Amino acid sequence: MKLQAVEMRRIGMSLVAPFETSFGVQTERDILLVKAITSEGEGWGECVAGEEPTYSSEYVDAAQHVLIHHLIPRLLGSELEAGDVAARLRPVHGHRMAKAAIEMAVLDAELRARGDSFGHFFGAVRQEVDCGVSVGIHSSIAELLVTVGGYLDQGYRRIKLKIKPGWDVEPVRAVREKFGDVPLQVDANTAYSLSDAEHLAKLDPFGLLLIEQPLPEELVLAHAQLAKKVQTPICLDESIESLQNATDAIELGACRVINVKPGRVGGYLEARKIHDLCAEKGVPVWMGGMLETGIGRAGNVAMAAMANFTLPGDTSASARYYHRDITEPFVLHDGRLKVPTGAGLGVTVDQEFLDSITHWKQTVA
Ligand code: NPG
Repeated sequence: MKLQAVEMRRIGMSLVAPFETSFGVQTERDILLVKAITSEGEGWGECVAGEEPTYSSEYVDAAQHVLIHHLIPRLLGSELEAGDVAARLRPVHGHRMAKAAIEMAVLDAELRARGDSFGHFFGAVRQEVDCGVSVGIHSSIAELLVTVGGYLDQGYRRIKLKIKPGWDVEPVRAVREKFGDVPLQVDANTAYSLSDAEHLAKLDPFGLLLIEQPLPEELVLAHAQLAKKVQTPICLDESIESLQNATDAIELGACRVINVKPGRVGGYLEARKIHDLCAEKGVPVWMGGMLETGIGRAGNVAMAAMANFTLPGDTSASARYYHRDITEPFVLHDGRLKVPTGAGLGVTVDQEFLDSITHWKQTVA
């Protein structure tokens, strides 16, 4: 297959409700999409980089720039398979979210051309996946309880609370008191330090599934030290950008669970390797979320159907994020989303709607 051109576009989408994490509040998304135009047909990729470099060093303007000037030129014109993309792009350091987007588009084109689905390609073992929902920081516990109650009524099978210093033990206690033993976990997005270990241990009595990324991403050894001081399993997100990071973190005892985000680790093929490593090491994984549109969601739901994705992921329904999705919406049934079965990502982009929300477009050929 030859990559002939890549159509890039930026779209604006409003979230149904503001989403607050320890690193900021988000109400709008400015999303970079790529369409691979190949000798065998087309495929879509979504870049998960946010507008600002606050979750990681990547951000959407930089992803756009590096794709145009450094990544796409390394792929255009010659024979190419999705499995070659990472090696071709290796001379460019970092920029994993940008790399993931183009690899995803090439993989989608390749699988659509041969009539294979992402789910089948990944070796999915289930037709639908259990879904959790990530609940942002609220301005009061009363409001938080209303939001959590609403999600539980919709059928979500696990609640994740965003925490930060000053918003941790009390919200967890309130949710436990009101909703009993619902599967519950927390995500700090790097907001604590090792000296907070005693405070974080106060979460132990609440029987959480895990504490996600309590410390800054480079503090892998400190996570191993923290793991000796808290009983709740530590899960890493931001610290795991590659198979090598995952190997080292597990070996060090820095985490007992891993959040897999294909965009964060450079693509679905690296994410699959992390899944396989974790399966071998007895470390459960779950699918993270980066507020994706139906394109990214389709790939994530397909991957979440792999055997070692044993915990519900942040793979919520389209309606959790957007009033209108750019593909057919993902709809929750009994707390689960169906794994698409059509070729490639198995979703169809609503071209007219997409064009109406596009604020920038360029074809690189
Ligand atoms: O459901 O897609 C979702 C959001 C899940 O909490 C979520 N994502 O830190 O994992 C995270 C957080 C996030 C969102 C991070 C957007 C970066 C960008």
